[in-house]
Amino acid sequence: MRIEKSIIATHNEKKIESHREQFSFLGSQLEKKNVNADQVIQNLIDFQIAIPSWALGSGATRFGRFSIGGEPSTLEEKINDVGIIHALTKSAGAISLHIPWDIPEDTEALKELAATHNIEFDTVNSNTFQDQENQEYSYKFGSLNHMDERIRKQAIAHNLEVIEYGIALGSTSITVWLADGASFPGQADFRIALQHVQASLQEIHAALPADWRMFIEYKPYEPNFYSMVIPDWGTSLLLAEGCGENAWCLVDLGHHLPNTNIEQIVATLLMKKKLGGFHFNDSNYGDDDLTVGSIRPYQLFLIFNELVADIESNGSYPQLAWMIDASHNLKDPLEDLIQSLEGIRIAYAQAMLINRAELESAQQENNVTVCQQILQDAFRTDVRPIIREARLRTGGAISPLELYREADTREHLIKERGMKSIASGL
Ligand SMILES: [Mn+2]
Repeated sequence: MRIEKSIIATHNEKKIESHREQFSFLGSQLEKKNVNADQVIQNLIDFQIAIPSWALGSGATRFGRFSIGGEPSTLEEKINDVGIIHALTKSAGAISLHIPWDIPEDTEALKELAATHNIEFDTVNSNTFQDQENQEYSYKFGSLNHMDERIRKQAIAHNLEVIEYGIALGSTSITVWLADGASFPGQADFRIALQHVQASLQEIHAALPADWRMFIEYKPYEPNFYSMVIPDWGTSLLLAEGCGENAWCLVDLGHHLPNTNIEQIVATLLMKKKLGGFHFNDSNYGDDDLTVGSIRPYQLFLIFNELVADIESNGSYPQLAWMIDASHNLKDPLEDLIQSLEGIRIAYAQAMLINRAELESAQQENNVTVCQQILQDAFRTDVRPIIREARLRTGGAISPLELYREADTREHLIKERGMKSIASGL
């Protein structure tokens, strides 16, 4: 199943008139505010977000998994699913692989397939939170932090192997997320665990090719319930600084305790020039992995406010790795990813509308009311027409979700792959 250009063209023809009307209204509003609409559109076109290979099937909770049918069961099928999303949205030009859920066998053939969809291979992800078949030692009590040196060595070797796979595919970064920690007080020595993780990460960092980066992801709890060795951004930063210049912090929006001011964390890491990338999702309680923008769109906007402020003050785009990290328990994963992409781009576009000079002078004058008004004026602007225009200019669909449904995409995938096909991963 591929989304052919001709069905996108037919869809766009039906929608073009009402789109033109809405875009011209928004365009004239933006002009009055001295916003360069063409620059916003170009930034949106350049903004590509990676889809993780594990987000294309139905996710599960520990209580159950409800398959949707037609799930991709091979890496080729996963690349084809990202191809569908990218053809419709023109904003998902990369796939992020998880090893060993997706072991690339014929890398040249995979690269060729991905190229037919205009998809690149983004960050590769290692996994030392589960045991695999034929693995010598268990990670039940940790991996890079383990008290037993043999297990630490096995976990380091796994990360180096993941880097090798990444090199073969053209990736230039690896994300390390550790489940390492303790579920009970007294179970582990905090200081020894952290020292072990630091030394292990230093070893992985030392083996990185010169143009590679290592992202260190943090999480406050789960799967360990008492302590995690890398619970927060501060520990991630400490470890990244302890490794060297190719080690960076990674912010997963769901990896914070409720009410954490994530935008402030983003600002601090940007200031320290150690923010490496993002995992986008949304949540109400913890690591819920819900559709981006479904619960707290204002927080996402405030995060993009910090990112755009940094881009505008430094004049250069920070080379951040952008990825969606979500799980889909109820919705069709492809529909959910299309909604997430839209949520991210809405927040980004709104943040580009903020008048920074006015905001700065309001801050200088301690005019708190006006500060809020400037932010909320941007947040309450309906930017969807400009996002549609960015898609239209690059050959995407004016309404990707509508076309996904009109084209009976899921039904076609079920016909091709069967009702019972199940994707590997979460
Ligand atoms: Mn993540």
